Amino acid sequence: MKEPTDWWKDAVVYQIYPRSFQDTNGDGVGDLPGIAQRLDYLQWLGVDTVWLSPVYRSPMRDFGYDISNYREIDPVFGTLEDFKHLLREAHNRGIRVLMDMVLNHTSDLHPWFEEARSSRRNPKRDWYIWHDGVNGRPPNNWLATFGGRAWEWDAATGQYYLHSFLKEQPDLNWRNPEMRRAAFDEMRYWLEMGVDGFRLDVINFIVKDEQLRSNPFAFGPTIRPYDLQEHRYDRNQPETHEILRELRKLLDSYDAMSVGEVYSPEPGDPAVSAAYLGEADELHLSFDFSLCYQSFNAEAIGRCLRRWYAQIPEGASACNVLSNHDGSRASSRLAAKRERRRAFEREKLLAALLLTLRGTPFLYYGEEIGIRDGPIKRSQIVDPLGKKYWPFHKGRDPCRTPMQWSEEPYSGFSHVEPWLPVNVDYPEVNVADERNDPSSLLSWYRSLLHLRRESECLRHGEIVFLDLEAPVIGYRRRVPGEECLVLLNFSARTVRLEPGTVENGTVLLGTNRRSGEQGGKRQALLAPYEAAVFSFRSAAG
Ligand code: TEU
Ligand code: CA
Repeated sequence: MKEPTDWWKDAVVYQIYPRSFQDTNGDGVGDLPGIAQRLDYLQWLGVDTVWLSPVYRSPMRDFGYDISNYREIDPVFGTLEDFKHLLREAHNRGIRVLMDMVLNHTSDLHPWFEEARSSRRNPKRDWYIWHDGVNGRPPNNWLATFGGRAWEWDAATGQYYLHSFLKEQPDLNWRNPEMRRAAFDEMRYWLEMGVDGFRLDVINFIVKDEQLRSNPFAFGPTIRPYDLQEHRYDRNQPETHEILRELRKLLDSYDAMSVGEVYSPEPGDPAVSAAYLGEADELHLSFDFSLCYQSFNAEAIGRCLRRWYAQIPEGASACNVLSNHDGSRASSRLAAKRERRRAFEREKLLAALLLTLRGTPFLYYGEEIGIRDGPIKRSQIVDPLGKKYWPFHKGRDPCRTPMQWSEEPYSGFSHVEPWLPVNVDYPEVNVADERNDPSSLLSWYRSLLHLRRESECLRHGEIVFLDLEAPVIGYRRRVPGEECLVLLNFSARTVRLEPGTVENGTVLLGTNRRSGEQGGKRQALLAPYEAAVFSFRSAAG
């Protein structure tokens, strides 16, 4: 039994997609020993927590988000010993490790489901969601996120089962107390081993309406049928909160954390995400993806952030993210390559935003060097979503291409052809080159990470947004005795700020200014795409 310490409010999390980080055994797929080998890099970079997308045993229909055994490591990633070694080595370097926990569904090859589907009378039958159907049809209109009906007919036992994703990912029944206990036990197993917490996959999906009512029609962000329903009955059910309060207690007793993937369709809904923070007694952190849907526009991004912070309950904490393994990378979305130099400036600006905001930042591997979505040809698609919806949706392979370590063949990721092609730009965009270049994106990320680590004010300070004329986002971060001012020019033109804005401030870090420089009249101008962080100290406090 440990006392919870709030370490996660201070953390900077780096998401690793293990298949794509580093291959060590020459099968073209990244593995755990590969991650262990790269820990020194992560330490040098200055992140203190890693989140691994699933590495459990899995038939990989959804690349690990279909778990067939929660306690085993899939052989493609290595062994349990490899995992323990990674955990030890990470902890030795002061790096914490989060696993990805999928609680909404298992693989259809999980022994729980194999038992459940073996007979209607099997004791585990009720661990999943079954229905006879109505007049030879599924019981309601629910649809699977990855296409088609959410109900699959099981001929052997003559009932439908529910799957919110692929039919190979049957949904667990969180209304069953034994199933609940079993899932908690799986988490306890990793906590006992020393894992520091979990990212919780689609946590707002886990409970379904008890009466299985049909969803109402709604106009959605896209025309895919799934988005033309209001998901009133297949997500966000009130019972979820009670489960999360229980989970919070378990995690707190290990001083471990949770970050929930709270999925709401474009353009994201911060209120839905924030609801799962409870009264700071449910999720430790909750993802709101609104920021991932914004265009490169100070007003839009500023508005989105204010809305998000306004939702965070008393005592709880925010987190921020620009990219993950499901969507287009921020560099591709917001910093188009057409104008390479401008793209680079925009990338630096976004990094400054992510790493100076209040709350826990989440970086996606490769973001720090400016990896872009890879050009994936139709024949190269492996993501089931891409296979299903191409060309309407090209799937998630483009944002999952291998890490670009060097200009060696296959970017130093592997000696053989990787499972997804390395992005063609790797000879220019790679860790080895950027590491030696003080003006690179990587060096900029590293400076920001180190600044954040050293600055109490940037880690903990409250945030107050300034009412500036667009196209600038500005905010103050405040702790007793210090105030930091962050100014971000989201435009290609020079912007004049009101006199006095930066006077008496000292530059902590800037794209166009030297650290340590004092405020003055000259500083009332912000250069195109300039990012600058100033510190103001007061005698008080
Ligand atoms: O994702 C939830 C999800 O449905 C979306 O993020 C989805 O990938 C998006 O609609 C694509 O347009 C989580 C995981 O992050 C994802 O990788 C898994 O495939 C999914 O759950 C199922 O476990
Ligand atoms: Ca490998």
